[in-house]
Amino acid sequence: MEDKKIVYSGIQPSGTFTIGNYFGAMKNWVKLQDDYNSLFCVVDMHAITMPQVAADLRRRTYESLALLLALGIDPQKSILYVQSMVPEHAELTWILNCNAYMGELSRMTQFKDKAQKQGENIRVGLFDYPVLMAADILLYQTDYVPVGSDQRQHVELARDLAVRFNQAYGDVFKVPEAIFGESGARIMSLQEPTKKMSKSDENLNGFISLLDDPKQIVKKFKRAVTDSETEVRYDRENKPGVSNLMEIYACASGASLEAIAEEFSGKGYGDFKLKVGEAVADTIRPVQEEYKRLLADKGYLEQVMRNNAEAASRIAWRTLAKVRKKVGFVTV
Ligand code: ATP
Ligand code: LTN
Repeated sequence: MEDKKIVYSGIQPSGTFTIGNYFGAMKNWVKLQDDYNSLFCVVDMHAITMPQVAADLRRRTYESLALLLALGIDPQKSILYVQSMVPEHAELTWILNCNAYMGELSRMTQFKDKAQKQGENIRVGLFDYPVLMAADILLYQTDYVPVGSDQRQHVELARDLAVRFNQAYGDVFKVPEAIFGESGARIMSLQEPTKKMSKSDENLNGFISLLDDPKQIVKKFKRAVTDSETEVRYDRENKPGVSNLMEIYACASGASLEAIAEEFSGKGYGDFKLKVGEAVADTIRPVQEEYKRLLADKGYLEQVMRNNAEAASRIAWRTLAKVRKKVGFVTV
């Protein structure tokens, strides 16, 4: 690879990507791949920290890859690959586990949220999720990690583990930095605007998937929760629903929040919601067409998976070989 800084990020094939994923993370990835050596990973090993049906996971892994390609991730510029096809991730996770603290993992808010959904038998994998994510990042000597702001705490942990390991065993890992998308984008659920929009939400009206058809999109925005006022004004605290819609409109149209407030001044919510819906539908329409074309070409997707897993593994192994030596594993 050329001597550029390294960008690394991942997404779980746990559902169809939402506009939250797109505006919060993937839109940024597409831009970054021109200026950095980038790696983007479909993290199926992270996906199984929540229950999955095997056939669905496999299908969604193909779909995720096709969608990332359709969004503009270019396999000539970036290494786009599937996590479980590169065994170095699992091995480094184990070694990092032996240097991670129960206390720091217990503080992760994503763990606390998702653990509730697992009831009495909380899986060890869910608890360990952030260590696997740290392994992903550290294997590639990553400089920057473009994520949505919900992942800030996880990237912080990756930094802590890198520093701790380097101090204990000598310098091996680059200490990575998180970078965030537009307006630190955190797109909220359309039904519960104080909760982040999530592709695995049971309430289908809460999120807009990148594959929803335009009619569905407009309908979901029509049903979006707002408030009892009528004014389109940005106020995250007191008007979370309206502010979220404003932010989505800003991401889809490129307009500023002030310009949006101006555009809808005195117009009421009905008109506003319709415009947001249309802007979002227009943004994702070309992606959907390209997605359909790519998904039909399984041979091509598999070729990308194979070639890129190999390329990723070559880089990952360089780091892992150093780590194995540092911790005292025998190599003959
Ligand atoms: P799940 O519902 O399965 O937990 P998710 O929708 O939260 O999934 P991830 O695969 O965990 O999505 O995240 C992929 C990327 O999208 C991450 O960088 C994450 O920060 C970003 N992201 C996810 N949801 C949002 C959101 N609502 N707003 C902004 N960015 C988001
Ligand atoms: N946990 C991340 C997905 C992820 C990731 C990564 C992001 C897994 N490994 C490495 C950046 C770097 C999430 O977005 N939920």
